[in-house]
Amino acid sequence: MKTLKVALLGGVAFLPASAMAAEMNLICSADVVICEKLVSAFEESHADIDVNMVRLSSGEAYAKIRAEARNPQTDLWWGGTGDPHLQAGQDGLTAEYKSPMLEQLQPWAQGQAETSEYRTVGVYSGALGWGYNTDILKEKGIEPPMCWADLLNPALKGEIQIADPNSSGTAYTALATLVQLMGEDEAFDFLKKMHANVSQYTKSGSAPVKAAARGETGLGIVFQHDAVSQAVAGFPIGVVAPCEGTGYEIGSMSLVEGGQNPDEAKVFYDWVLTPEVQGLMPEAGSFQIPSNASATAPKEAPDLSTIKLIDYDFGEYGSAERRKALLSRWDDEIGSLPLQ
Ligand code: S7P
Repeated sequence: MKTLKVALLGGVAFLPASAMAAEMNLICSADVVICEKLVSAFEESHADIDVNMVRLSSGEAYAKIRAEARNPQTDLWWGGTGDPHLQAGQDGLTAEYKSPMLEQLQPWAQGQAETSEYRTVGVYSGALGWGYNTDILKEKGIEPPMCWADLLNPALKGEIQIADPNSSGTAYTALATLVQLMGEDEAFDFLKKMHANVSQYTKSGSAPVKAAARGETGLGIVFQHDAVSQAVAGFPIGVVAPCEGTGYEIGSMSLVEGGQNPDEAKVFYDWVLTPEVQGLMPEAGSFQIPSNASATAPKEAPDLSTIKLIDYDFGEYGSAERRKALLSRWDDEIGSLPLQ
């Protein structure tokens, strides 16, 4: 626990900083390691503000902020895919804020702010794909899948994990990507067929590739940077950018409307957009592309210019109406199917 030195008559006492410091409540929707690193770096440089952080997947974070709308307990939501941040903005759950850092950001990060009428902003970016366990696929004689179509190979039965798009922004990005690549009915048809190969729909988006790294499954559909993290950590993981093309995220950050500590939250907001702080991400094994134009992209980050990216429509797929409708159709047609 942090302590503050307080001069008293005849001596010095140490009080817990939390008794003295201001505080703020943060939801962090990226990997827990970078969430904890950001909190400790912030508290080191801002001894007067304590951060209470909870790590939640993107869809869960949206649901919590929505549930707290009448009495917000959260001040700031950092990280996680942009679609639920955009939905929260549209629902009036997040507040308009133009950070003085805005003009330092990449056009895609500023574009996210404009789309939301400044209720969210881009903090990083990364493309969707998958990671496969090279040992498992080799042992089983399965050709590594390089295209979405290859994920329907019956040899992959029980070998695929992907998250549930209700809780996970990663899995929602996958759903929206397939709809944009194939058309909605064809995408659901594809997902029904792929379901035959899926062993589990996890809560967290990166869990599938962590399971693949541990040898618990052959393949996890995740953001490519999450697969790279496992490969960099020494696991036998191959990273794939699907041949037909793929979607990407603009990881985002939003101030909560009516939060109890808006001033402290804005201090964190502006701080976390600096190039120095964004440069901390690779140290935590997070290899997204940073949004500050002066921050250096990690050398391990998948190079977006070499990946066939779709023209992801963030406005449409982050709209409350579209997101709700797609999730409800996924529940009815995919989530309700028995696992094999
Ligand atoms: O691990 C980093 C990352 O992939 O996690 C975020 C993700 O949305 C959070 O997980 P969920 O899929 O469970 O919501 C991404 O924004 C980020 O790049």
